[in-house]
Amino acid sequence: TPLRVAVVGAGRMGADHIERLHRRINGAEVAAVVDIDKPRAEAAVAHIPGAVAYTDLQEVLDRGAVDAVLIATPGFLHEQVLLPVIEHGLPTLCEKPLTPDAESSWRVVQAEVAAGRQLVQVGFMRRFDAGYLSLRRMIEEKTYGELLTLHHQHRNPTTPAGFTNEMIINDSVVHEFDAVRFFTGEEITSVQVRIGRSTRNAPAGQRDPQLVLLETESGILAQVEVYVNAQFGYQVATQASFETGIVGIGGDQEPYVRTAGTWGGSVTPGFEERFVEAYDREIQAWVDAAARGGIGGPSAWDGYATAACCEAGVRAQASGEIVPVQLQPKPELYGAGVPAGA
Ligand code: ISE
Repeated sequence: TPLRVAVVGAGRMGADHIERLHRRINGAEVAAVVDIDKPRAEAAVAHIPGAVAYTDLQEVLDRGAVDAVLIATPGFLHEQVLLPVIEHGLPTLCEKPLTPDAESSWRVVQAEVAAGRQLVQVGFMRRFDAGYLSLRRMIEEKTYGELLTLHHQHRNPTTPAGFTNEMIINDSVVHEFDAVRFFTGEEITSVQVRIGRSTRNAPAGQRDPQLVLLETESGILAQVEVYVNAQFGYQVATQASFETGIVGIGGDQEPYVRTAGTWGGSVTPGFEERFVEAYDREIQAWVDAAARGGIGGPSAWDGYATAACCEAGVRAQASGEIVPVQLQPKPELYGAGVPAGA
């Protein structure tokens, strides 16, 4: 019997995952969609036989109507969904960020430690991207010697209404915090943010672009240009400098076309398209693991460690200083190092 999934939050990401679960993922069905906006929940289930719309997650949990929960509400609402789901012992895929600050993410980690097993997978889908996986392998195998530095570009066309300066760190750069941990297998020890000339296309209160510089435990430096009102489209790319080579991933997508007077390809519009295969693999890995009661990707510890980086990043935005990242001791439940996840 298929894994009965409740999707909580039927916004941009929730709707994308509902379609994915319904049409492309094996071994799962959308059994419930929960959204405080009733018409939105109803619209999301209208074409899915057997799926029921709810406005209250507690009702779904009390009825025992699902086996697993996919959380796609905005980040500041994650904790209040995660805690009861963990209490019910249900495996969950929580979209990033786990929560917006280290203290609340640590509460989630502690709830999971109290439950005695890993139930929470965090939606760092880039770990399932083919380019990310091949770069991680080159770093592990030292194909070009030791990794020295990482250079990330993270560009979005525009930001949704209400996207604050802090969210540039918490919602966007959080991906690079996890990416650097994933690539290097190390925790991040400090974060610095420099802000220079800003685009006129940034909404009031936002400074864009920003340059973020991180250091890992062994002294690898990684820099990120985050530029979220870049207008032209979506781009997430990395260049890695090794002792004997330079490796790039996330270049432009094929096909390239040459026709009269022009050559080139098309610009990726958004993250749904850029990472469609990564999302499909991520959700399939989660469903397969959830069917056995566990997780198949980045953990609540990864969510917590990146939340601590975000907290340092937001402080660094304000002060311009190099801000150390403070982590609680890692509970045994999560093992040593930063595991591959995918
Ligand atoms: C968004 O929430 C995402 O997760 C995207 O991957 C990222 O590129 C974007 O900056 C975020 O706002």
